[in-house]
Amino acid sequence: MPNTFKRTLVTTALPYANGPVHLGHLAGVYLPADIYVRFKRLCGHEVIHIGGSDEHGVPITITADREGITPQDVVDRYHAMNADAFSRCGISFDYYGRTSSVRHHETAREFFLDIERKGIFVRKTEKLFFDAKAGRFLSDRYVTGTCPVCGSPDANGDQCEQCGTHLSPLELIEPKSKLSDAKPELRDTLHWYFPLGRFQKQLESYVESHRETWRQNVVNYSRTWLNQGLADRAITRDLSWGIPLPLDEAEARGKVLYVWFDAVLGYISFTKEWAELQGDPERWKRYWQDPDTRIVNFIGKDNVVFHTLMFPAILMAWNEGRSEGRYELADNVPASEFMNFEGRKFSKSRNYAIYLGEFLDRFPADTLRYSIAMNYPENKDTDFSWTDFQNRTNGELADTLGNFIKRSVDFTNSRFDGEVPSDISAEEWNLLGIDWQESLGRLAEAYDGFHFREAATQTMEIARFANRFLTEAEPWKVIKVDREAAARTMAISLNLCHALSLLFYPVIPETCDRIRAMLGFDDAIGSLSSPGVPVWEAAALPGLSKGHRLKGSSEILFSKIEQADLEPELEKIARLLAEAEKREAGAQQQKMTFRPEITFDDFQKVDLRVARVLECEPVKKASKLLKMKLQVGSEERQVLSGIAQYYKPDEMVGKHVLLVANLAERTIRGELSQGMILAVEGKDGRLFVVEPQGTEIIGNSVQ
Ligand code: B3M
Ligand code: ZN
Repeated sequence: MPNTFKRTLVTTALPYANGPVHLGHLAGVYLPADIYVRFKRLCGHEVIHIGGSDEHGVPITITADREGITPQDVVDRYHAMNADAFSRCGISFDYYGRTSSVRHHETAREFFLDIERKGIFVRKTEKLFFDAKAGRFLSDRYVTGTCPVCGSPDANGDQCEQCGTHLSPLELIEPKSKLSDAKPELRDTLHWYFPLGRFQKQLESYVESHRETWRQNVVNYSRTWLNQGLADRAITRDLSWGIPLPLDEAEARGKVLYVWFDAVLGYISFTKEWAELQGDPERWKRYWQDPDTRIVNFIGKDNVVFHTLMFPAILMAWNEGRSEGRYELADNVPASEFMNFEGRKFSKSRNYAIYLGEFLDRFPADTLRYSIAMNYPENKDTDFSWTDFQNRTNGELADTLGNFIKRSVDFTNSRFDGEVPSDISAEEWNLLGIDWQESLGRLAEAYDGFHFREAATQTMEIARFANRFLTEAEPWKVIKVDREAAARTMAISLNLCHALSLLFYPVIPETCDRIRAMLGFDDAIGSLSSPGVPVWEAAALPGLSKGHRLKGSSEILFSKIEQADLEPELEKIARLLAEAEKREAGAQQQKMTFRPEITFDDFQKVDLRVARVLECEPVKKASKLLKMKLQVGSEERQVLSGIAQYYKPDEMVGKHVLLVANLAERTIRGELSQGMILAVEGKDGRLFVVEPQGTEIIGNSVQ
């Protein structure tokens, strides 16, 4: 990682203030960012973490309409709620702003006007649905109708929740306005477009210059867009909630900036607000306009192109023709995959979620932080389950870490008068069986590479080591015959407690402060570090010397989670799952729209055969495809199939499958495909290959 940067600016995606944040948000964005920032601070690095609420956008007005309150009421409620939940979870923002602030409106206006004056925006008239009864243009989400793909009756104008297809309102069958029961009519409206294509080359080189350091998913999403050629994107909307276009023209009236144009600029305005609070209003510039600053945007995978293409393009437009006051672009955009909840995607709109605040009402923040760090969806989707949470809390936090700390402190209190009974030399410390320099180096590498699961796992390994060390040394027995040996064991154990309090701090900060207090310190770990003071490295040496007094009492760091504690949660999840299934079954009943009728002769044209998979391998640069060699009777066929997300190549070999044997040959991604194998769609779009069972003989036709 480049050590050439002098400081780091970490930003986290701004959650819409239209509902409480849930564990999926925490896992993908806020916890990893906080762990990273806490680690950097501990290393004495200059770093700030800027976040806040996205308070504009249609999701907010929809919530307001649904609840019969104003958008302002909605954002006031959820901004406060989310800021509070984050703070209770120990997410240590340096600043948590709101895009409704005066400073933010001003910043967004400034950007818009700069780009407008340069003549970069393109104006276009388009046709949009208008609700004559409500007197309003209807943005995508305000139109609903039947999905042209799956037939679901309540698809949104931008996407069908049932089948996931991205839609435009014009594609909906029987479109309806969400504002009234009026049938919407099409009217002309003028909009400002940002010509992304103008920055195509610059964006390509921006993405390509980071291809080695960005996660594969981030590079891939960005490339997919770049390869398709970047189109103009509308950056204005006909809405009343948002930042009004700062133009006097009649045509600009009633229009606001598109939320994505405004939201990403929130990172900048919030840094300005932070700087003002520091009493140094110009200080934001060293984070945004200094190449010595490393900018890191933590986001979820659904926000990638807004951060790797849209936001950089806005900054490029600003920079155009400027030699001073130029903005730097992000050095990394660690986008997470999703963490699911008990095997299903979190969904705010379907109320299938555990909300952060609710969770923290029941369980301590650090148990959650640890479990989620161990489930961090770095490169693939992961799953949060109550059982896993219980096992990690009980087996790892309570039985391993908590038990070790308590035994060390209690035994010292009872047998050594609450004092560290011996000095440990650096040599002894290094002979323990841990190569401290190497361990710290590996941990630092994990943190710097955003491998937080790896970091948490390695740290727990050290706790395991410590716990084993104490158990095997048996000071409670040894003390009867050799007090000096027992004293050394306890001195080592207490020093391990001290090291662990530093090493675990990024992941479970509150617990580490409690450990530190038990060890007799009055100061919080966070207060030890400041830029230039590397507290982290202190873990590589014994930190407590002979005679150091502990606090004198101990506490239980983690209470075990009993089955009875989980009952209400398990009941709730069963209810949520049942509701989700009912909804899906309902949707399925309604959506049974079939394709147009075919005759028996039509069907007879399809030649279905049983085939056996002989070989199977992934296809380069096509993450969804598997390439298979099939045996059909005495013939061999090569077939490509889009099932790579659901089957490993090895799993396919030997399977009997159904092949459409007379489908015209096609070349996909440079590979020949001679037919198609049948698969059915299951929950959440997962595909299951159809496997004939029973008397199948390879090559037989299917009747
Ligand atoms: N509020 C979308 C989202 O919550 C949006 C992120 C803004 S980041 C600048 O997914
Ligand atoms: Zn659909």
